[in-house]
Amino acid sequence: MSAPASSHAYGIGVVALIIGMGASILFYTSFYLPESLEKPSVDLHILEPTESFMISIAEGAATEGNPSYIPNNPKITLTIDNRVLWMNDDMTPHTVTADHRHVDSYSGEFGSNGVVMPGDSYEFIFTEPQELHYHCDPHPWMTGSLIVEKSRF
Ligand SMILES: [Cu+2]
Repeated sequence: MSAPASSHAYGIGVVALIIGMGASILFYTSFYLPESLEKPSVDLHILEPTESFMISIAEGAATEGNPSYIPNNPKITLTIDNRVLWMNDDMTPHTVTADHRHVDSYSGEFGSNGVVMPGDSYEFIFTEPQELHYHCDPHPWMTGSLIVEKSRF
């Protein structure tokens, strides 16, 4: 090999190495790092539970004194039914709003983003044991709670 050709090859090698390192650093900082900092690793059985737990926003719930969230104060079990769905079975829009700001470390802040229209639903995946108290913003007498427990198995 002549000297110029070998230094040329060497140059390409160095450039390729720099590009490679740059790409790895870029991937690490923009994809891997933010995701690993943002979300704790959660068991797949918790992220994809066997069932959804349905809570009905009852017909007539807007009227004070009527049942609002049915069932109320249920026990939810991680890996079994920790995907919870609030179904608005009423003719009036309602919200599902935490009494105090409530954050699940994987799913983030709890609460419907604005109102849930009649026939629509709000879904939340609970990933850790917790107790939650919530209400409806336009109808503050509508209150509910639930308890999320670890699976016994
Ligand atoms: Cu309401």
